[in-house]
Amino acid sequence: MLTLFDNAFSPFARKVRMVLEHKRIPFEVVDGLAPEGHARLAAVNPRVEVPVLVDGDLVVVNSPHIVAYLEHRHPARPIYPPDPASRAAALAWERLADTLVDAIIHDVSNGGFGFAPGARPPGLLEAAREDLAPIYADLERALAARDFLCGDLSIADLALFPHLTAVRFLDVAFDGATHPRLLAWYKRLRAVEVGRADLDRTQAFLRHLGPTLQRPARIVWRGERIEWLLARGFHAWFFAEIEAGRVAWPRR
Ligand SMILES: N[C@@H](CCC(=O)N[C@@H](CS)C(=O)NCC(=O)O)C(=O)O
Repeated sequence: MLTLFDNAFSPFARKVRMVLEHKRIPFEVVDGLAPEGHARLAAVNPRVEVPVLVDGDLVVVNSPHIVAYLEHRHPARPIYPPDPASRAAALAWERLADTLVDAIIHDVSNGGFGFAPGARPPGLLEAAREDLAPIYADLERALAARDFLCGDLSIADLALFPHLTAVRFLDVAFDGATHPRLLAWYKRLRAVEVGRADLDRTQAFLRHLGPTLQRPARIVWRGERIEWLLARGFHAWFFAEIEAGRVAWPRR
Protein backbone atom coordinates (compact mmCIF):
# COMPACT_ATOMS: atom_id res chain seq x y z
CA MET A 1 0.00 0.00 0.00
CA LEU A 2 1.28 3.47 -0.88
CA THR A 3 1.44 6.11 1.83
CA LEU A 4 0.94 9.78 1.02
CA PHE A 5 2.11 12.36 3.51
CA ASP A 6 -0.23 15.21 2.77
CA ASN A 7 -2.08 18.16 4.25
CA ALA A 8 -5.42 19.52 3.06
CA PHE A 9 -3.98 23.05 3.12
CA SER A 10 -1.07 22.27 0.75
CA PRO A 11 -1.73 22.83 -2.98
CA PHE A 12 1.14 20.46 -3.83
CA ALA A 13 -0.24 17.65 -1.71
CA ARG A 14 -3.75 18.27 -3.08
CA LYS A 15 -2.42 17.92 -6.63
CA VAL A 16 -0.76 14.58 -5.86
CA ARG A 17 -3.81 13.27 -4.04
CA MET A 18 -6.03 14.12 -7.03
CA VAL A 19 -3.61 12.25 -9.33
CA LEU A 20 -3.77 9.16 -7.07
CA GLU A 21 -7.56 9.33 -7.04
CA HIS A 22 -7.80 9.94 -10.78
CA LYS A 23 -5.67 6.84 -11.36
CA ARG A 24 -7.72 4.89 -8.78
CA ILE A 25 -4.59 3.79 -6.93
CA PRO A 26 -5.24 2.73 -3.32
CA PHE A 27 -3.23 4.68 -0.76
CA GLU A 28 -3.27 5.65 2.88
CA VAL A 29 -2.78 9.15 4.16
CA VAL A 30 -0.77 10.69 6.97
CA ASP A 31 -1.28 14.41 7.68
CA GLY A 32 2.42 15.29 7.76
CA LEU A 33 1.91 18.86 9.00
CA ALA A 34 -0.37 17.88 11.92
CA PRO A 35 1.55 17.61 15.23
CA GLU A 36 0.95 13.84 15.38
CA GLY A 37 2.33 13.27 11.84
CA HIS A 38 5.32 15.60 12.00
CA ALA A 39 7.93 13.13 13.35
CA ARG A 40 6.94 10.52 10.75
CA LEU A 41 7.23 13.16 8.00
CA ALA A 42 10.67 14.25 9.22
CA ALA A 43 11.79 10.60 9.17
CA VAL A 44 11.01 10.26 5.44
CA ASN A 45 11.77 13.82 4.27
CA PRO A 46 14.57 15.77 6.00
CA ARG A 47 13.16 18.93 4.42
CA VAL A 48 9.98 18.29 6.42
CA GLU A 49 7.63 19.27 3.60
CA VAL A 50 4.54 17.59 2.19
CA PRO A 51 3.78 15.86 -0.11
CA VAL A 52 5.89 12.73 0.22
CA LEU A 53 5.01 9.38 -1.33
CA VAL A 54 6.27 6.17 0.27
CA ASP A 55 6.07 3.05 -1.88
CA GLY A 56 7.55 0.17 0.09
CA ASP A 57 11.21 1.05 0.63
CA LEU A 58 11.07 3.88 -1.87
CA VAL A 59 10.53 7.52 -0.84
CA VAL A 60 9.62 10.11 -3.48
CA VAL A 61 9.54 13.83 -2.60
CA ASN A 62 8.62 16.98 -4.56
CA SER A 63 5.17 16.96 -6.12
CA PRO A 64 6.13 17.03 -9.86
CA HIS A 65 8.52 14.14 -9.23
CA ILE A 66 5.84 12.20 -7.37
CA VAL A 67 3.40 12.75 -10.25
CA ALA A 68 6.05 11.59 -12.77
CA TYR A 69 6.73 8.51 -10.63
CA LEU A 70 3.02 7.65 -10.47
CA GLU A 71 2.59 8.14 -14.21
CA HIS A 72 5.55 5.82 -14.85
CA ARG A 73 4.48 3.12 -12.40
CA HIS A 74 0.74 3.36 -13.08
CA PRO A 75 0.33 4.38 -16.72
CA ALA A 76 -3.40 3.58 -16.87
CA ARG A 77 -5.69 6.64 -16.78
CA PRO A 78 -2.77 8.88 -17.86
CA ILE A 79 -2.36 12.35 -16.51
CA TYR A 80 0.28 13.43 -19.06
CA PRO A 81 -1.10 14.06 -22.58
CA PRO A 82 0.05 11.47 -25.14
CA ASP A 83 1.49 13.78 -27.84
CA PRO A 84 4.84 15.49 -27.16
CA ALA A 85 3.71 19.09 -27.72
CA SER A 86 0.70 18.82 -25.40
CA ARG A 87 2.80 16.99 -22.84
CA ALA A 88 5.41 19.76 -22.84
CA ALA A 89 2.62 22.34 -22.53
CA ALA A 90 1.02 20.46 -19.62
CA LEU A 91 4.35 20.28 -17.76
CA ALA A 92 4.86 24.01 -18.36
CA TRP A 93 1.46 24.74 -16.78
CA GLU A 94 2.35 22.52 -13.84
CA ARG A 95 5.66 24.39 -13.41
CA LEU A 96 3.88 27.75 -13.53
CA ALA A 97 1.37 26.56 -10.92
CA ASP A 98 4.15 25.23 -8.66
CA THR A 99 6.30 28.35 -8.93
CA LEU A 100 4.81 31.79 -9.71
CA VAL A 101 1.13 31.05 -9.03
CA ASP A 102 1.92 29.33 -5.73
CA ALA A 103 4.29 32.15 -4.76
CA ILE A 104 1.80 34.95 -5.38
CA ILE A 105 -1.01 33.20 -3.55
CA HIS A 106 1.17 32.13 -0.65
CA ASP A 107 2.56 35.66 -0.23
CA VAL A 108 -0.69 37.55 -0.57
CA SER A 109 -2.31 35.25 2.00
CA ASN A 110 0.64 35.34 4.42
CA GLY A 111 1.23 31.63 4.07
CA GLY A 112 -2.50 30.94 3.90
CA PHE A 113 -3.11 32.40 7.35
CA GLY A 114 -4.05 35.95 6.34
CA PHE A 115 -2.78 39.24 7.72
CA ALA A 116 -3.99 40.81 10.94
CA PRO A 117 -6.03 43.95 10.18
CA GLY A 118 -3.73 46.68 8.87
CA ALA A 119 -0.67 44.37 8.77
CA ARG A 120 -0.62 43.60 5.05
CA PRO A 121 2.21 45.50 3.35
CA PRO A 122 0.71 48.33 1.27
CA GLY A 123 0.66 47.48 -2.45
CA LEU A 124 0.93 43.69 -1.98
CA LEU A 125 -2.62 42.98 -3.15
CA GLU A 126 -2.20 45.26 -6.17
CA ALA A 127 1.11 43.55 -7.12
CA ALA A 128 -0.59 40.14 -6.88
CA ARG A 129 -3.46 41.29 -9.11
CA GLU A 130 -1.03 42.77 -11.62
CA ASP A 131 1.03 39.58 -11.90
CA LEU A 132 -1.96 37.24 -11.98
CA ALA A 133 -3.65 39.21 -14.80
CA PRO A 134 -1.37 37.93 -17.63
CA ILE A 135 -1.69 34.39 -16.26
CA TYR A 136 -5.48 34.63 -16.31
CA ALA A 137 -5.27 36.00 -19.86
CA ASP A 138 -3.03 33.10 -20.95
CA LEU A 139 -5.42 30.60 -19.39
CA GLU A 140 -8.38 32.23 -21.13
CA ARG A 141 -6.56 31.96 -24.47
CA ALA A 142 -5.47 28.35 -23.86
CA LEU A 143 -9.07 27.36 -23.16
CA ALA A 144 -10.38 28.51 -26.54
CA ALA A 145 -12.47 25.69 -28.00
CA ARG A 146 -11.41 23.10 -25.41
CA ASP A 147 -12.70 21.91 -22.06
CA PHE A 148 -9.35 21.28 -20.39
CA LEU A 149 -6.00 23.01 -20.81
CA CYS A 150 -4.19 20.36 -22.83
CA GLY A 151 -6.89 18.16 -24.36
CA ASP A 152 -8.29 15.71 -21.81
CA LEU A 153 -8.03 16.32 -18.08
CA SER A 154 -4.27 16.44 -17.36
CA ILE A 155 -1.68 17.48 -14.82
CA ALA A 156 -2.05 21.06 -16.11
CA ASP A 157 -5.62 21.25 -14.77
CA LEU A 158 -4.90 19.38 -11.53
CA ALA A 159 -1.83 21.50 -10.72
CA LEU A 160 -3.61 24.83 -11.18
CA PHE A 161 -6.95 23.94 -9.59
CA PRO A 162 -5.92 23.98 -5.89
CA HIS A 163 -4.38 27.45 -6.27
CA LEU A 164 -7.37 28.88 -8.11
CA THR A 165 -9.78 27.66 -5.42
CA ALA A 166 -8.18 30.27 -3.14
CA VAL A 167 -8.18 33.42 -5.29
CA ARG A 168 -11.81 34.39 -4.58
CA PHE A 169 -11.15 34.54 -0.84
CA LEU A 170 -8.03 36.65 -1.30
CA ASP A 171 -9.52 39.40 -3.44
CA VAL A 172 -7.33 38.47 -6.42
CA ALA A 173 -9.94 36.50 -8.39
CA PHE A 174 -10.33 36.55 -12.16
CA ASP A 175 -13.42 38.26 -13.44
CA GLY A 176 -15.90 35.86 -15.05
CA ALA A 177 -17.08 38.54 -17.53
CA THR A 178 -13.55 39.06 -18.87
CA HIS A 179 -12.56 35.40 -18.53
CA PRO A 180 -15.69 33.37 -19.31
CA ARG A 181 -13.78 30.29 -20.46
CA LEU A 182 -11.62 30.29 -17.36
CA LEU A 183 -14.72 30.50 -15.19
CA ALA A 184 -16.37 27.63 -17.13
CA TRP A 185 -13.14 25.59 -16.75
CA TYR A 186 -13.09 26.27 -13.01
CA LYS A 187 -16.71 25.10 -12.67
CA ARG A 188 -15.91 22.03 -14.80
CA LEU A 189 -12.99 21.12 -12.52
CA ARG A 190 -15.20 21.60 -9.48
CA ALA A 191 -17.67 19.14 -10.99
CA VAL A 192 -15.27 16.32 -11.95
CA GLU A 193 -15.04 13.63 -9.28
CA VAL A 194 -11.48 14.36 -8.13
CA GLY A 195 -12.02 18.14 -8.07
CA ARG A 196 -15.20 17.88 -6.03
CA ALA A 197 -13.56 15.47 -3.56
CA ASP A 198 -10.56 17.80 -3.22
CA LEU A 199 -12.73 20.83 -2.46
CA ASP A 200 -14.92 18.89 -0.01
CA ARG A 201 -11.81 17.75 1.86
CA THR A 202 -10.24 21.20 2.01
CA GLN A 203 -13.49 22.82 3.12
CA ALA A 204 -14.01 20.15 5.80
CA PHE A 205 -10.43 20.70 7.00
CA LEU A 206 -10.96 24.46 7.25
CA ARG A 207 -14.31 23.99 9.02
CA HIS A 208 -12.65 21.59 11.44
CA LEU A 209 -9.88 24.09 12.19
CA GLY A 210 -12.44 26.91 12.30
CA PRO A 211 -11.54 29.60 14.80
CA THR A 212 -8.43 27.67 15.87
CA LEU A 213 -6.77 28.47 12.51
CA GLN A 214 -4.03 30.79 13.69
CA ARG A 215 -0.89 31.99 12.08
CA PRO A 216 1.93 29.89 13.56
CA ALA A 217 4.69 31.79 15.37
CA ARG A 218 6.92 31.28 12.32
CA ILE A 219 5.99 30.65 8.67
CA VAL A 220 8.24 28.44 6.55
CA TRP A 221 9.63 30.45 3.60
CA ARG A 222 11.52 29.17 0.57
CA GLY A 223 12.42 29.57 -3.11
CA GLU A 224 9.97 31.25 -5.44
CA ARG A 225 7.86 32.58 -2.60
CA ILE A 226 10.79 34.76 -1.51
CA GLU A 227 11.78 35.55 -5.09
CA TRP A 228 8.38 37.01 -5.90
CA LEU A 229 8.31 39.09 -2.74
CA LEU A 230 11.77 40.53 -3.42
CA ALA A 231 11.10 41.02 -7.14
CA ARG A 232 8.02 43.08 -6.26
CA GLY A 233 9.94 45.26 -3.79
CA PHE A 234 8.66 43.94 -0.46
CA HIS A 235 12.15 43.22 0.90
CA ALA A 236 11.84 45.70 3.80
CA TRP A 237 8.71 43.92 5.03
CA PHE A 238 10.36 40.51 4.65
CA PHE A 239 13.55 41.51 6.44
CA ALA A 240 11.43 42.91 9.28
CA GLU A 241 9.66 39.52 9.46
CA ILE A 242 13.06 37.78 9.72
CA GLU A 243 14.26 40.19 12.38
CA ALA A 244 11.07 39.72 14.37
CA GLY A 245 11.66 35.92 14.36
CA ARG A 246 8.56 35.18 12.31
CA VAL A 247 10.38 33.29 9.53
CA ALA A 248 11.38 29.61 9.50
CA TRP A 249 13.48 27.89 6.82
CA PRO A 250 13.20 24.41 5.36
CA ARG A 251 15.84 22.18 6.96
CA ARG A 252 17.52 21.26 3.71
N1 LIG B 1 8.47 21.82 -4.21
C1 LIG B 1 7.66 21.15 -3.23
C2 LIG B 1 6.99 22.19 -2.34
C3 LIG B 1 6.26 21.57 -1.18
C4 LIG B 1 5.87 22.61 -0.13
O1 LIG B 1 6.15 23.82 -0.22
N2 LIG B 1 5.17 22.13 0.89
C5 LIG B 1 4.76 23.02 1.98
C6 LIG B 1 3.23 23.04 2.10
S1 LIG B 1 2.48 23.87 0.73
C7 LIG B 1 5.26 22.45 3.32
O2 LIG B 1 5.17 21.26 3.57
N3 LIG B 1 5.79 23.33 4.20
C8 LIG B 1 6.26 22.96 5.50
C9 LIG B 1 5.48 23.64 6.59
O3 LIG B 1 4.60 24.46 6.27
O4 LIG B 1 5.72 23.31 7.75
C10 LIG B 1 6.62 20.26 -3.94
O5 LIG B 1 6.27 20.56 -5.09
O6 LIG B 1 6.23 19.23 -3.36
